[in-house]
Amino acid sequence: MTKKQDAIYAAPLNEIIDFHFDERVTEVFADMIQRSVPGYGMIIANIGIMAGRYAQAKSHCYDLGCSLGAVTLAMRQRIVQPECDIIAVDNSQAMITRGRELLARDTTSTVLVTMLCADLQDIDIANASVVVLNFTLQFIPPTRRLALIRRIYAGLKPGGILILSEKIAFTSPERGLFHETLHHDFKRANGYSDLEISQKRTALEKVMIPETLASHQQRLHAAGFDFVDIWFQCFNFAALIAIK
Ligand code: GEK
Repeated sequence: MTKKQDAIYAAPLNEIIDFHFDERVTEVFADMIQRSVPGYGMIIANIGIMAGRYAQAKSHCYDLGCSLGAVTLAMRQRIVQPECDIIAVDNSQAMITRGRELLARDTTSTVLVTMLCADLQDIDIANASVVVLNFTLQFIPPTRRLALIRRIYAGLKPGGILILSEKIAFTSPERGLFHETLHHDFKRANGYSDLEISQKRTALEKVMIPETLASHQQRLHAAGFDFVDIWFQCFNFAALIAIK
């Protein structure tokens, strides 16, 4: 993937508009997410490993909110089950256009991939063995999240998995501040200035709404999943797995 450096919030802005996954973000996205999400590379690699184990023959694997397709590529390299394909969805045309270019360069696997520009809330989920929401549910309005998780549960085959990675919130202000402070230290250590951190935070305030781990776990159980576990956490970023 290209690694053009993210400097979108480096200069002072008069007005900070809500964050959009447009062409400017797409261009620097690989760098932005790597420098902003602790453990991002490790999470991607391990989603590939989980897909390798849980993908089922003659089923679909979904990468919902795929951005440039990092999860798709990691899954593609690990899936060996016959007649298993990947459906990658994002509602940013810029991300899908660039994602398709990157996918075309990946000659290491023959697993079929369909990349769609669509709202993930509108797509049909059926005959699924692996569904991934890697830092995507946080962009779906909270009132619509349960309906989406229910649809994913309904579309999964028995033994199928949902992988859910999210930025998380805390009910205790003290714990919240602890994790947020360390996350900001992480971003500073990766070269972001205080101005960049604060302007990006303002841009994301209304569009990205994190919830507590307990809320995510309760919702997954409410949708029907019995097995729900946390397989990664670093500061205020976590990843869960739910098995049908
Ligand atoms: C990765 N999973 O690299 N329908 C489809 N896509 C959506 C929707 C929606 N309703 N809402 C947001 N998106 C990726 C990273 S980024 C996370 C995911 C982040 C898309 C949005 O366009 C963006 O590409 C992605 O979800 C979220 O593993 O930037 O923090």
